[in-house]
Amino acid sequence: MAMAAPTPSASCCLVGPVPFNDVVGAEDDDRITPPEGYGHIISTLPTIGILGRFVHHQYQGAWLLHERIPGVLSFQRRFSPRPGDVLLTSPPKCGTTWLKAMAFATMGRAAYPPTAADHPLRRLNPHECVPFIDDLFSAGHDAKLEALPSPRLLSTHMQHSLLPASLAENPNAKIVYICREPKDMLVSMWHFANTIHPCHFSDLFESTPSGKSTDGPMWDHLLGYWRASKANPGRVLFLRYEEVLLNPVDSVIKLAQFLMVPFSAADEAVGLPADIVNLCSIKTMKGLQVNKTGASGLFYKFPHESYFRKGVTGDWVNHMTPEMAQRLDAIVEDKLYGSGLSFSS
Ligand code: PAP
Repeated sequence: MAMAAPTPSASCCLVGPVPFNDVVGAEDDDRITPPEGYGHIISTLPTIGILGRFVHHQYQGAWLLHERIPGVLSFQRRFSPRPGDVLLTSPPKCGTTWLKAMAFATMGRAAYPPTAADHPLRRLNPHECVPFIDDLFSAGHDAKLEALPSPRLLSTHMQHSLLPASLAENPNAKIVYICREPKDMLVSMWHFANTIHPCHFSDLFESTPSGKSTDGPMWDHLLGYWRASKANPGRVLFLRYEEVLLNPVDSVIKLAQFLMVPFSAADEAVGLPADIVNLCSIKTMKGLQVNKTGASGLFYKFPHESYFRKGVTGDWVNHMTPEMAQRLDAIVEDKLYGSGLSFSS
């Protein structure tokens, strides 16, 4: 049985997180009214085309998709934080969809038991439960944030240095970051891009060593959140896709502790963390009708099924020559040198 969608006026009585689409409705999602007044800033920024199609500008050191920049600027200037806000962050293709599902299921487990047949994640794609916050600002839909009950669960691919200080330095907000082995991330990105723009893997690969990748340079992305997590471990949790894959139950327990909603001994005894892991697993997610059909995304519509591909580690061997792998490994190692963060085994 599908849950009735609460109206915005009813949201005063709800406890977050609630599925974003239920509260705000998806009916006007295609109406994009970009925030105005930033054209003069954008016109001065360095510009490139990634894969010959996707225009990016370099803003505060990061390469951002052209269409997203007004939203990023608006988010930086206009975001109103609330105590308890949780921000999920990641470079693209590093486990964002999975983290959204796990965080939503963990934080919302009292209202939505993970084994329930009508759990929101069984009828909505995780991106429909947890919005990309800068997309909301890009589309001029930021007022929808006010309709969400606290604690709000939000996400972004933005680098740490780009986050508004009201969020990055807010002692009452939590940030959960997930990253992934860079070669696997690149392969995942290529498959994803291919769903809407057929291209050669080498074309995407060749722009990476110079740092020209969406939301990149990837090492700046990694280092920003890595250092923030070291400086403020109670505010920033740094997760790695490979570790979550290896120990999903422990990861969910760690996530719950960090978000201050720890599992009780009784919860663990009845297998609640494992139920959340099962609900959010790629096998379950892939099998759901909502993820086999439909599409979402603000500026480009990506099929829901494109968010769930293999979900494994090491797929890069099927796409990169040993020379390509060595080249990328050496660059990443060099950029991360001395930070304590490493992807070499
Ligand atoms: P996004 O940045 O567009 O939101 P994101 O979810 O971060 O994408 O990354 C997608 C990757 O996570 C895919 O990896 P692959 O291409 O190497 O297979 C996808 O399969 C993987 N993924 C999505 N959901 C899960 C899950 N539940 N468990 C494990 N991996 C997952």
